[in-house]
Amino acid sequence: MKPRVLGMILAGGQGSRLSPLTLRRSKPAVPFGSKYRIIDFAINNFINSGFFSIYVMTQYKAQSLTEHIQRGWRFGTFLSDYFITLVPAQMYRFEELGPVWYRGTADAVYQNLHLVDNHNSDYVAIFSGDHIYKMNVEHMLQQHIDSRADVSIAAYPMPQSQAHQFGIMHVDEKWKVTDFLEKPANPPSIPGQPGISLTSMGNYIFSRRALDELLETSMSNGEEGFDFGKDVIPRALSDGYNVMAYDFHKNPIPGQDRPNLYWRDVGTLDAYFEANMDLVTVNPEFDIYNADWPLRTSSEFSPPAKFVHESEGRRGQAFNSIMAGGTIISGGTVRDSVLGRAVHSHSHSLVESSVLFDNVQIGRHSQIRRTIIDKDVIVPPGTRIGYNAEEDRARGFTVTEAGVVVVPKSYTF
Ligand code: ADQ
Ligand code: ADP
Repeated sequence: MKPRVLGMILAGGQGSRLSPLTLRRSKPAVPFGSKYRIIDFAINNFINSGFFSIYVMTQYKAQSLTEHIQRGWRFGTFLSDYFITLVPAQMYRFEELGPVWYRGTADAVYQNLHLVDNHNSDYVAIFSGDHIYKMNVEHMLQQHIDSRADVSIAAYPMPQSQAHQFGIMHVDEKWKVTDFLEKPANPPSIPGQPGISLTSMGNYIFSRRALDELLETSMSNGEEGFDFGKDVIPRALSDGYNVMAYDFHKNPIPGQDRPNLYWRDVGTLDAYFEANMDLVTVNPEFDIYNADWPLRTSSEFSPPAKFVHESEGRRGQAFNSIMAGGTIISGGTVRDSVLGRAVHSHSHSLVESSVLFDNVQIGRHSQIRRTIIDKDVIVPPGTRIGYNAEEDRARGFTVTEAGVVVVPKSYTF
């Protein structure tokens, strides 16, 4: 008998460092790579691994995410084990807990443990909805089963200098976790690998009994116990559960020969921008064209992209760029850029190293450089963005440390 596996994707994250892109949507709902939303990668990981029972736990500013999932992610089948269902915070345990929303990641699962009961799961895969990566969850489950783990944590080796923003694991020679520190100021390195720390990707597989027991004991702890990284995993260790680290670099992706090294938090605007820019390099680190690992997203209707060349002076052209349906490049140039759906750029305009979300319009003779423009912005003719940080700040745009400009959704000039 195939084990019953329930996928739970944590998608309630605020993503405050991605503001203004997260002013009106949660981090997993932020558009990425032309036609995707960040959450799509986590959902594709489950589906491409053959797991079709998926709950998406939402909380913060969930409307955009809700609409995205409802629009695009449906199995359309009568088989009851095939579902992608949104689970908003809904005070399911009101009588016991009073009027509380999800108090943390573990609480998002705790308040919905009845869903695990209903599904009658053997294993629950609780994954973050915040990252860009490919992961064969089946392979991680197999290790979990083979090592008789109670809890497995996906682990990503990372330079020690960047590791303070993550949960850090100590492991023995069999990769059994011996200690877990949530966001330590001075992350320790892996024994034998100085300068490298073993970080938690925020992806966990729990055996059912361990999940039930750990959540019940952690949650009964009053003011604490609501997060996996801060509370539940350290408790699993102190209570003697078998906690194993899973080496993400050994994760096999069908159709991909090179080791699976790509995992990005895209938690800051600069990291988000760089991850988009990677997609338009000649040989991207992250391959979105692997037919053996299809990356699905909401399939909205859109007409084909179009390039208009009216005369020599008005040549519509794009180089090293990706763009979605409905986009029209008429008489302007787009270079090294990521364009969403229905972007219109007009004659004599120049868009370079930029990320334009759906429905952005670039007026004639405008010049846009190293800029992220959120949805529905009409850039008037002759506008320059990305050339003068002071001017851009004065217009109310965000300018990052690396000098990337961000124009908020529906901004009017
Ligand atoms: P953090 O980066 O702090 O650490 P966190 O804010 O806990 O991540 O979010 C983890 C996931 O849960 C995200 O996908 C987020 O969208 C979601 N989420 C957050 N709050 C939620 C809520 N109230 N309801 C539903 N979903 C919610 C975690 C771990 C670290 C690990 C990093 C990896 O604690 O140990 O290293 O993730 O990024
Ligand atoms: P996204 O920009 O993420 O694509 P949508 O434009 O699809 O989001 O909006 C989804 C929902 O989010 C809307 O129906 C609305 O309720 C809410 N929303 C989005 N932007 C705003 C806004 N500027 N003000 C108020 N609500 C908004």
